Amino acid sequence: MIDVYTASTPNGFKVPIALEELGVPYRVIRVNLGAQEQKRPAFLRISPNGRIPAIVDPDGPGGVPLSVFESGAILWYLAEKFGGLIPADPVERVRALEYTCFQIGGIGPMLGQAGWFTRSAPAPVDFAIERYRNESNRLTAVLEARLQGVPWLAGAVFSIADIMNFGWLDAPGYAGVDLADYPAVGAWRDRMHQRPGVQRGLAALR
Ligand SMILES: N[C@@H](CCC(=O)N[C@@H](CS)C(=O)NCC(=O)O)C(=O)O
Repeated sequence: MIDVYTASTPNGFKVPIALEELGVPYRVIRVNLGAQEQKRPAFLRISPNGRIPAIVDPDGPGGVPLSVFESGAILWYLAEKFGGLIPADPVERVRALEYTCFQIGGIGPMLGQAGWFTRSAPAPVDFAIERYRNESNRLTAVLEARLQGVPWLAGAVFSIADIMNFGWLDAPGYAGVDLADYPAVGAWRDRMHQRPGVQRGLAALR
């Protein structure tokens, strides 16, 4: 049984969705971010960056327990271990890695900052809101161009890249992104919601 340390946030849904899609049993351990549980020493031993999500696989390589932090690394580890969510086709495999990295370096931090400066900053900083909103929309346009040609981000096959990008694009208003402007992304989001594994993964945290 994999232990999943997580919370009900755009990054937090990724691991339950991946495990549901892979059909792997898991246990959710909720981390109270408001109470700063993610900064406690016991949690930092599992997730040195002090953020969710993280996992502990009691049956890691060589049968030794293994902790993994960073959602991209977690999903890659699970996909390799349990044999799914990474396309077999070598080109689609590279595309899955590309759009996974694109989320880690772009969609996640930029939409996160856009939302923070809009809703949580102690004082309004207009140029920061404008910069991060513009960048969030520019990045969403990159996904729009990709999804105009293929059903899933890797290509024909659903993959970890879709799970990685879904969390933030499922709550785009937080970052000032309106999916009415990105119809292919909106249709992809609808396809995601139709998947039973995605539905179960979301329900696991609600
Ligand atoms: N790059 C990280 C981002 C993780 C992240 O930002 N998690 C947020 C929740 S969505 C968090 O733990 N925030 C609490 C904090 O920063 O103290 C990943 O993909 O795992």
